[in-house]
Amino acid sequence: MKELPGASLQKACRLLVVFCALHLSVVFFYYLAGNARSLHGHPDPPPRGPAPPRPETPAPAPPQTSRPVNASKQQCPDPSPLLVGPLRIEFSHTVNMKKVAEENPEVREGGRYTPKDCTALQKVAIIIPFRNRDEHLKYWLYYLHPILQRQQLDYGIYVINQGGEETFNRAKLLNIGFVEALKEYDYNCFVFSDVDLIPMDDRNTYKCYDQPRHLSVSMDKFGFRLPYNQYFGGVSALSKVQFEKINGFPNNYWGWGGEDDDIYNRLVFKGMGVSRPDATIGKCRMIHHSRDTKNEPNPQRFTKIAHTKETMKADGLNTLSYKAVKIERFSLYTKITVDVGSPKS
Ligand code: UDH
Ligand code: NGS
Repeated sequence: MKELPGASLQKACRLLVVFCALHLSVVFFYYLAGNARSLHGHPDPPPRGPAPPRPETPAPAPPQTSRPVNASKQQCPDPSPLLVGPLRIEFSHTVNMKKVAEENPEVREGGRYTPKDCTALQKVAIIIPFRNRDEHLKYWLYYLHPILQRQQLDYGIYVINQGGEETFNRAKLLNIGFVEALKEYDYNCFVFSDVDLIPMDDRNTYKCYDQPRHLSVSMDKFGFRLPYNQYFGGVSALSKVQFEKINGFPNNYWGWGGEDDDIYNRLVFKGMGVSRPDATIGKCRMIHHSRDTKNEPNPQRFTKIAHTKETMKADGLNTLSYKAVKIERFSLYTKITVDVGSPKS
């Protein structure tokens, strides 16, 4: 019997409806399965097959909202979020160096530290001129290591010890510290600190600025103010570039006084100014002491500072000569004992 044309159309329609229903149920099934996966926190399945070929030119980086995986560490924020502000500084207790080392487990041999979670903004060598001040050095290390770590600096501590009995020469020891520290690491900032000065606020960051920085601006012994506007003694910071621009520090100020004024003159003659923290952040305490032997006031200092402009070209880094006698790497600092020669040599 021959089928009627209307009946075959009906059959085709029914088939189409069945096909559509089948299609919809498959889609619905996958939809439900997908929802269930995300509800249970499963990540998207990895794409199958080989990794796509690397493009010739890198695609533009997506905007970064958090630290990218596998990329190098981010720069440490400025200022460091770890700072606490004013600090209580006193010198009545005795300091146990072994304990200080235990309390600073992240400080590496030689007094080196690098922040773990971010890349430090600067690599800072801290240079301390030294002779026979072990008690002061203990306080310095006890207070400064925690502060410098909170400041998130990539730093190293260099104690430049003048060997022998010759008259003390602070500025020459600082020049030597600059040269010796650079033999060890690619420092770009140098903080020159007397061993007896401790900052009273960790916001006074021991780093370098656009202009040479004077850090010990508000000392207890001067009633928490500058003794005079040009004062540049105590603690100062110069970038490598700034230090080289002034030919380093003078080598021939033997005994106490004037070398810091000569350094100030050098900066001015090279067109630089001095940057300073304010008097609150710049507060610091000095450990009281009597005058050291072989560091009597230098009678030539006034004549010398009157001639910095002429002498600075021929007295400094370019004429520095000394002998490194011993290098000792202790857990909290590197001690370099040097023969600085004598005023006549
Ligand atoms: N220094 C030594 N050993 C010395 C001389 C100086 O380590 O024998 C270093 C030390 O880092 C010191 C720095 O050089 O902090 C500056 O020397 P200083 O402390 O003698 O200079 P300051 O101007 O004192 O601080 C001068 C003597 C003050 C006598 C005050 C008497 N009331
Ligand atoms: C000045 C000295 C500086 C010294 C400053 C503070 O008179 O070297 O006093 O000295 N300049 C001259 O003598 C030319 S202090 O009170 O800290 O001993 O840094």
